[in-house]
Amino acid sequence: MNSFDTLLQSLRAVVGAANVLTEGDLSAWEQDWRKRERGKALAVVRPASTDEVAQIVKLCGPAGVSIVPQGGNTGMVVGSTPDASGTQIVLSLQRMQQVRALDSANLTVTVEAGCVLQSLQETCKKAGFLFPLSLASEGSCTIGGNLGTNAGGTQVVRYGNTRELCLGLEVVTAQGEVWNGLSGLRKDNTGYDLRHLFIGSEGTLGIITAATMRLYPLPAAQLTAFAAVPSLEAAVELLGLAHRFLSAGLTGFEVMSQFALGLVVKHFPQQKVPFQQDAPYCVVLENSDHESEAHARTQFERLLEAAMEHGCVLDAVVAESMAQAKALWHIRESIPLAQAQEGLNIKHDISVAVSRIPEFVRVTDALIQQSFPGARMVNYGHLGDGNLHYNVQAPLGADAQTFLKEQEPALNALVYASVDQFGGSISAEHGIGSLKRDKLEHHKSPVALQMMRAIKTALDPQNVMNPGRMIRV
Ligand code: FAD
Ligand code: 2HG
Ligand code: ZN
Repeated sequence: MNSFDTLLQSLRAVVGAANVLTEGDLSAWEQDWRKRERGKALAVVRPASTDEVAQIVKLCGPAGVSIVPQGGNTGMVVGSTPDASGTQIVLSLQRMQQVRALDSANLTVTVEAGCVLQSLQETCKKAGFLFPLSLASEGSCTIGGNLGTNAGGTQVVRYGNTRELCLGLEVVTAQGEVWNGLSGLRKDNTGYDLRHLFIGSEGTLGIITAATMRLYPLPAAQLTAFAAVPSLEAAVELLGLAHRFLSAGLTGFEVMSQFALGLVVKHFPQQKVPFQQDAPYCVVLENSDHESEAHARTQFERLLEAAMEHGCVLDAVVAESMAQAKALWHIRESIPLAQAQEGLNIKHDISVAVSRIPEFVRVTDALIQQSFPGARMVNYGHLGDGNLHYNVQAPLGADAQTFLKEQEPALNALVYASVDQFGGSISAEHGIGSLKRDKLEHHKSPVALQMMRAIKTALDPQNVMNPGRMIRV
């Protein structure tokens, strides 16, 4: 028996033979969501408790087997699937789904890492609370993955990223120790705040097994509007007005280019997009109100009237019902799926200051068309946070695979150089994974990279946790 067989036998003893998968179709765990890379796992291991996670780590380290933590495998940067070596295990948190406690007075919920985001939202709603993290992948992504990537989504403008929603963590370290930091405290200045090291660390420092998250009161009403705007400048002006008129009620502000909307109509013709043909951009806005629906509606009407007077809105509708609101959001949320249907594509999840977004797009669009004529820009995203999905589809008629192979490195270099010029970030919310790892070297200062490596080697000296992801050591 070789050392891998011995390890597999020990892992079976910990989690049960049925939860150490080595045969059959493992593509759900080995293939990334975007179908950019297919890896090969030594095994997919599915623990049911924190103690089992700790035992797995204690077995893998000495056997020289590295660990790729995985939640819903919806990540965008190839960070949750194994490499091609066949020597890494995928540690899937999917069986650890329990909501351990909901503290109404403290406004917190403590939940295991494998809990699917939508399921957590529903549990909290039933208890009368809002858990505000919201992503189009919420039906499959997990709270552990959200924390691992510090996910953003559509409510960041009001509630912040996943980091801002987290008050405490339970983590299995790279040595297999359990750190219980599930305090739920809002104030705790007792030295380094370790939780923030693990949030956004993409499984490279340890395994998040549970978290204590913030809750909010459910709003009395949530209204959605869809507005056509004459330009990105106008969308930014509308955002300013929305902040002024709605204040903390502004819980969503998303922008979509006409071409992005066109892809939704093309691939999901059952979806009806208001004003799609006329305006270069449309915006989805959400107003959450703690008084009443009538109050929310009046506020929205005042905002949209003022916006039309300023000329920054051409036309707008406010959803009359929950079903209509969902349909409007569904349009926005279908863009990544419509892009996938259109073919392999290049994603740039970038951020720049909101005020500089129009100029960034004007300058970068022109540079792209000069060097890559016909490249189709699919531009949309979380304008309220200065975060664009400045994506690219191959020119019409071109073979997408060939276009990506031949042009992606140069196209990425052009976009990221422009992001640097505008003082932005090359990864606003999706993380680094393996897709952007080598680019990070060129867009972070040597001092920052040195500190990142020091943290990685201090917490994971054997490089057991998701090696080769985010940063090379
Ligand atoms: P996975 O993909 O399984 O893992 C992601 C990373 O986290 C990996 O590096 C993995 O190793 C690590 N990880 C997973 N679980 C743990 C754990 N328990 N402990 C430590 N590390 C862990 N992202 C956004 O930010 N905003 C969006 O609006 C958004 N929309 C999306 C829409 C669609 C249609 C899709 C497919 C994806 C979208 N994403 C978005 C990306 C993705 O859903 C998020 O990154 C999400 O947080 C990943 O969660 P997951 O459970 O699928 O994690
Ligand atoms: C979104 O906001 C996601 O829809 C996915 O972050 C973005 O596919 C993308 O580029
Ligand atoms: Zn996004």
